[in-house]
Amino acid sequence: LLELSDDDLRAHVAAELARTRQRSAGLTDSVDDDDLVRQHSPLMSPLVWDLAHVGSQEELWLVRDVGGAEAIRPDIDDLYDAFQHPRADRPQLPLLGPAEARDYVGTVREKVFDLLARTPLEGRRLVDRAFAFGMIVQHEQQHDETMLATHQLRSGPPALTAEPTPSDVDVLPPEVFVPGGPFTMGTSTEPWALDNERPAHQVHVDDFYLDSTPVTNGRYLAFIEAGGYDDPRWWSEAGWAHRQSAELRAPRFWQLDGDRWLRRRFGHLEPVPEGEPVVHVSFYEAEAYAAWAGKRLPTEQEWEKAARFDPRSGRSRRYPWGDDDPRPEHANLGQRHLQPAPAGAYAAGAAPCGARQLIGDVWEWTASDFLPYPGFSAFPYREYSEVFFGPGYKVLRGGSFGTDRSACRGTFRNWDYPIRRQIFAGFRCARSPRAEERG
Ligand code: AVJ
Ligand code: FE
Repeated sequence: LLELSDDDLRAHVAAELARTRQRSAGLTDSVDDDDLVRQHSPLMSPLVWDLAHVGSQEELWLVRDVGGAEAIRPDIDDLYDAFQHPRADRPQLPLLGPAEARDYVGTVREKVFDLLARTPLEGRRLVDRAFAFGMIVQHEQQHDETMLATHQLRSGPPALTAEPTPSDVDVLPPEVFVPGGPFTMGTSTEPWALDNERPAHQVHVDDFYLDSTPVTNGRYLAFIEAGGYDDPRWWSEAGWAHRQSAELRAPRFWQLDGDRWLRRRFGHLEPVPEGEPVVHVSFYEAEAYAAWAGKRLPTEQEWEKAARFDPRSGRSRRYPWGDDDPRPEHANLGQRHLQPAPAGAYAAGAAPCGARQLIGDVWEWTASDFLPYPGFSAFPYREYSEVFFGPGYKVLRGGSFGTDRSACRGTFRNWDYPIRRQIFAGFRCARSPRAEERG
């Protein structure tokens, strides 16, 4: 992106916008109108809300702010402002219907293509290297992942299809060692990085061990079978209180069939695949598993060092495999598959430390609260990140099979409440060296 000429950058942005809209269309054209306006879970908006919200943000940030044009639909700003109405209340609002929502997003997009053709792509911070366009691509992709989670929550026959995941796996040592020392965390140069990933800064991380892959269903089953859900020793106080009130006993979407665990996945009921990373667990469950295993969750500093630090050059890379944009052989991203790939897949995506699948497959809970980096400045608006900073949210890293490559990189930070399980979240464990392992 940094090296592209203005013409090539325009062509790249146009292709990204079009590719993204195709994904949104696939998620909203695969179900009928009744399904689009229905609320499949109080945790989610109706799909038709996400669709029009994507158009509304695009109108605000590109058509009005970058383009300085008149509002297309000033009357609906409030309906699609995520801070005005909690998700649970959105079905009761006088929302645009499916046909109106499709028309609206199409109208906005036509204006955006005109704008792209005539906007200088450097100068103002908002247009520098097409930042605002990149932000809107990522925003739509983030809502596409949210809509994918809504699809996972809906009942009824399957609506989506995808190829099976790669089945080539390597047997790996269970953990990798990451030697202590400083590294560069965050970025000041990634053109489409969001405010919370900035600026680049030096961080010291002590020696630690990290699981070479995300924790699998098979390992997680061992925790369940050892009575992990019934033993408060493994749970934090808040985690145990939640375990009790929510009556947790297994990951979301799992059910017992006699003595066998099945899982529901996009309308299919199937045996839990033991080799796949566990998904749909809360932070509290991840934390309890790690304690049971004699480990802990990694901090986001540890996670990012494992994912980006190259000890040979001393630099932090954009991705575990280097600086190239993700390709299908690197990582399970972009809804190319509708599930995580088995642990030990994606040899081409390995990090210098040897860890696999840090990008793609499942979001990974970290031990860290969502906080600003030193030197943070909110951009372009406080509501993207700043209003969420604090102890209420835990950071997730690495993206899932439902995350697009444009919305995922080594520096990317996601966040959610520690009780949430409808997102495509799993985890891996870390630990500090034991006394006898210290040199
Ligand atoms: C970064 C995934 C937590 O979905 O709440 C979408 C992204 N921000 N619209 C979210 C977002 C505004 C955000 N997450
Ligand atoms: Fe949004």
